[in-house]
Amino acid sequence: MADKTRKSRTEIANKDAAKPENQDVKLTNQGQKASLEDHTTGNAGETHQNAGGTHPPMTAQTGAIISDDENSLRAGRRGPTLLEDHLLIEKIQHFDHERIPERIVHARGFGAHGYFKLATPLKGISRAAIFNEVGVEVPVFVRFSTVAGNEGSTDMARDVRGFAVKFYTKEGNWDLVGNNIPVFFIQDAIKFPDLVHAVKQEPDRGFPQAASAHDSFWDFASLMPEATHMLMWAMSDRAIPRSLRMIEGFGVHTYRLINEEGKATFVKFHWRPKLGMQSVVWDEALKISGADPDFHRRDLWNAIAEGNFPEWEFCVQLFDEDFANKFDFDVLDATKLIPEEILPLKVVGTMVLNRNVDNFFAETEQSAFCVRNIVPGVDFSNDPLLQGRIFSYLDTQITRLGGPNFNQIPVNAPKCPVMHMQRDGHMQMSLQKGRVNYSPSSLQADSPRPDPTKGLVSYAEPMQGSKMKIRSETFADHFSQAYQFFYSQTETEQNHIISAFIFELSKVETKAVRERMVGQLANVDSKIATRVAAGLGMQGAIEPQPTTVKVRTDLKPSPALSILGKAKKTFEGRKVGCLIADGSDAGVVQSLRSAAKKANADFAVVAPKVGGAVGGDGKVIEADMQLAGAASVLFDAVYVAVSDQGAKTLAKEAAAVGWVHDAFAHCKVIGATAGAKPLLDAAGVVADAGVVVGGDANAFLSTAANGRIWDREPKVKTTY
Ligand code: HDE
Repeated sequence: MADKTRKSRTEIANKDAAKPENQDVKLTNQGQKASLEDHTTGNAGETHQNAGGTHPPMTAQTGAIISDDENSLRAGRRGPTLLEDHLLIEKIQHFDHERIPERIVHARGFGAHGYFKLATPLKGISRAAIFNEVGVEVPVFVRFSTVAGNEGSTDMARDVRGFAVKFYTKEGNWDLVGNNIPVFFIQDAIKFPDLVHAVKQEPDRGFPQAASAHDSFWDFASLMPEATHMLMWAMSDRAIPRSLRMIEGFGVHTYRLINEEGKATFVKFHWRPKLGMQSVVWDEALKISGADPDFHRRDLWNAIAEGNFPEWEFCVQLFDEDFANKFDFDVLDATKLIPEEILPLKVVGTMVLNRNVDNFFAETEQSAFCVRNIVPGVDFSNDPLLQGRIFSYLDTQITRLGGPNFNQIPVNAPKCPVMHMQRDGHMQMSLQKGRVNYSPSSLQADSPRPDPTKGLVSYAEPMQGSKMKIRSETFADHFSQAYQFFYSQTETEQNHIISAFIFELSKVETKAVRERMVGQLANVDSKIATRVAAGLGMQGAIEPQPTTVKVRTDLKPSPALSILGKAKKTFEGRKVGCLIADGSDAGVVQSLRSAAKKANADFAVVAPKVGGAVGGDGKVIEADMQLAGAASVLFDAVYVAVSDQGAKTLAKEAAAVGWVHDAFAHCKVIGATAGAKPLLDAAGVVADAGVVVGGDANAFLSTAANGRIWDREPKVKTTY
């Protein structure tokens, strides 16, 4: 080994000798020969060197070619490392500074590139090019996120999902920084730091991570009646989506669109996923967090890598002041929504995500969304939450990205000309030429000037009133839409909301907080409060919290608020897990694989050993995943493709029994060969419409396309 390595080093030296610019390398190699020889049995193997000449040379930051990246420069063979080893120092110093502060909220996120294409122009409503140029592909960068967890937390926490879109329009970047829930916890930006402090890990102990199920969150929430509507959403299945490709998105606030004449129209923005919405159940979410904390990012990455590009319709709700004034609530209050049944969505275009990032840090981590980034034709409203956001995002990027030039980072850089008099600052990348760095000026003919016709103009809204710290009385009803949301859900979804409240409040150690929250729910509906109280084992009468505005129970249910009510009957974009063992029928596996492909779904073979199993025909059936690392929570429907003998063997294997049991308990469609019976029995599977034994692959998949078997849930669940 020693000789071989020595030879390869000599070869490198000879090869490099041919190139005069590499003279130093040759000398360095020769100069270090003695010490290198001592290490040839160690880590300096020839594969690390550029022996074949196929790899470009490794260099220092400043371009000098590096000869040895395995050993630091030492005084003597076993002596101390020299401060002179500037290459060692450069490498370690850069490493020491690799991290930047993570986002205070939405720290865990995942981004992808794509485009938006307008189909229906908003002529006369907005003068923005993006709303007028039909068919043009406007590049976008989208970052999805959870809110509370830190960067390394699980994807599957019960949480709101961020849905931030950066449109690189020809008139500048427009950032629509939204969520997958159309309302928010608070009405005024001044409460945001409190909300975030309360939901993140508690400051003394530093836990819990990525979870609202703890005392400080519910203490705050129970004292903030304005949060009640959002709490209903956060406890619903919207907060545990199956895939980022299957979430809706909302701008949340009321914004304005401005036309050529300066006329304003109020607007609410919506994203609707082409694959339909789908969520997981809570027990499943808990287990996914263990089985694959990267569940959502892996799913999005794989889908895009395989060419299954996720798509969303971009929709608007447009209305004017007169329409807004008809509601009891205020359209400037971010804890309220306008039901689609009252104001239908107008689809304006489609967004497609078709490219994964090349580098997570450079793009996703350094992406800087700013609510203030609007284009002419789009404007803010006076929503007091939105007003605070206009400031916060720019401010936060300056700390996070280290200075005021973060818009020059490629992922943030506009794809249109940028010309202004802002100069210098940390990490200035642009070579700003000329003498003129001020305005007005007369020395340079091409210096930029404002353009009152094409430029951003705020809507000329008449203003009056006294300066005061006050919340308008139009923001006072905190319960009516919470009631409306709950009763717009299917019974299954209502049960899930109740269960989620019980789960979360059961983690709250302070009894008074639990009781206060139930008292707040009593303001929405005594039946909801009673069910939660029962689930908590609370004794005695429920005390409603004091309130000034009583709930309205006459608001019509809005079916659009339900996930299950408008679920798409499709298996597209979902995933089948197929369990095999020795003796399985390769034909069954193959026909399932083909049927899944035809349905545009994913398919994975799961076996006790990753190398696969020996099929009934004596040939190996290859596996994609090993049973211990492929819990059935990772799939939307499962198929147990085992022989009678295989089923008897797996019935003694807890992982296999758990695999089938969980699929059943999570109301999934289970397909099985006739021989699978011993395993199904061991897992407690009881025949129902979702247990398809012996049927062909297509029958199994068309049953699975109808969604989960919710009728089964009361039989397997007891907590509500
Ligand atoms: Fe954010 N929010 N937020 N937020 N938010 C941030 O900006 C803030 C709010 C949302 O993928 C921060 O760049 C304030 C509502 C998303 O990079 C910060 C208020 C909605 C993202 C910030 C709100 C959001 C953020 C942290 C109350 C839904 C992730 C890092 C006034 C409409 C963007 C950053 C990304 C991120 C402030 C409320 C969505 C601190 C002050 C309401 C999707 O600036």
